[in-house]
Amino acid sequence: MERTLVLVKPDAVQRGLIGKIITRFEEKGFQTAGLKFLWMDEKKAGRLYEPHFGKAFYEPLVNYMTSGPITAMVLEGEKVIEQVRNMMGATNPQNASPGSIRGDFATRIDHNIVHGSDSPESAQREIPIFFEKAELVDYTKDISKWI
Ligand code: IDP
Ligand code: MG
Repeated sequence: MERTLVLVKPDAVQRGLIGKIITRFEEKGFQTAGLKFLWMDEKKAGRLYEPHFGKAFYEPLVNYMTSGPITAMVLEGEKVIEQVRNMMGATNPQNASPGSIRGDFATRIDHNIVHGSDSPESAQREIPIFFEKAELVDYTKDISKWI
């Protein structure tokens, strides 16, 4: 089953939105394979945002993502990567549709509260930055046939 990395970013943690954001994905029907709370260091942030290295927003982005603790999750489901991206809304919350997470909870691109892998290749690269293989749990929920 497809997996993706979701991060509840430092601003969302500070604003007390961890539960609300996780609830969106739980209620949608995705299965949680991994979940942890951590304070990212510069090295991890550099690995995560390596594709953006050299861009004007890279330094502020690393500062933002290391400014406080985050919640990291691996979610599992059919087409979970694309569906999570749709649920997150546009990168700039000012363009994110109402009803999307960024559309409902954020107002600025430099405080856009949530991360989700943008492709299967990104998910494969990003998940190991936060989770060891043994920290990801394979299981079947009896209810999954209803989802
Ligand atoms: P994504 O998070 O929607 O995939 P990316 O283009 O991959 O968006 O950018 C990574 C993150 O970098 C964004 O979520 C946002 O936090 C930050 N970012 C992107 N563009 C800008 C910008 O123009 N100014 C400030 N921060 C930006
Ligand atoms: Mg991205």
